[in-house]
Amino acid sequence: MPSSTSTLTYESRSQTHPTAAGRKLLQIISQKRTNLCLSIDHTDPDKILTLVQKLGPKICLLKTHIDIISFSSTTTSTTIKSFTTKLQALAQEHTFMIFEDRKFADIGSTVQHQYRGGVYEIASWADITNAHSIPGPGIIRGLKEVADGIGEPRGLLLLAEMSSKGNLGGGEYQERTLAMARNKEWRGFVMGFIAMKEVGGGSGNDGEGGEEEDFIVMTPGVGLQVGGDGLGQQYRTPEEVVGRDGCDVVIVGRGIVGADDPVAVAEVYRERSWEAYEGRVKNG
Ligand code: 6AU
Repeated sequence: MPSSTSTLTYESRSQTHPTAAGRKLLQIISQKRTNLCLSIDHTDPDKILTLVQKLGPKICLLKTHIDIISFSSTTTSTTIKSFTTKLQALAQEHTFMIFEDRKFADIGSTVQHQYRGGVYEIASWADITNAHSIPGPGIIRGLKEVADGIGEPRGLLLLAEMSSKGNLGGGEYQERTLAMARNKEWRGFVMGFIAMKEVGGGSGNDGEGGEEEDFIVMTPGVGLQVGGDGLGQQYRTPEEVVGRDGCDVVIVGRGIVGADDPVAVAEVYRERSWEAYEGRVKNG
């Protein structure tokens, strides 16, 4: 059953979302008419930049795994810093946000170093990142303290459930993650979840979050057909994910990056995911 949040338009949610990063993302989604996040899981930095230049107009969000990129083996002199600076320039040019899929999972003090420093300096260039809830609230507090010092909107997604077969998320784990996210202390920082269906949403689900609750749900494991990858990944279609299960942003990696014509295939994902959203809002 679609609930109150999933039947609202992205545009109306962009006015009221409790996080600045969420408002910005919802505005981009609504203006560009795309709820597609590209997961660019390539290892060559130059290939990534070339692909992002082509696919930028199709997406609201670019998801990176900065630690899988081979900066040392590149034939050019691309450094981590110059790469992230170029990504930010592309994000400006094509109006999308950047999500570093770091999946933080340690105590607050350690994740602060991982988020702010190290070789990647994630907080300085990624608008959005994500974290497991398993360490407890200290992980959110630690990340938020770093984000508060940046001076640009920064948003956090908590993993409430994963797309992979046999994962331990969902159910009670998801309920406890939701309860953690609802703490007023990080109301302007925790923007939503990685999950397989709508989470929270005030009166629509368990009614505990209040009328104004709005968590953006981003969902990986999306393909043009139902299937898997032989390593546990499970794919569902945009119609199932957005139309039936109330998710807001579809995350697509190999379905686009591995295609012969990534731009044409990205357009199919964009169109199907957008139409699924329009149908959901209309029928809600
Ligand atoms: O479309 P794919 O299967 O090629 O890529 C899916 C991407 C990968 C995963 O690291 C990521 O989505 N992912 C996540 C995220 C985004 O946090 C969670 C999850 O449960 N499943 C998943 O695949 O980059």
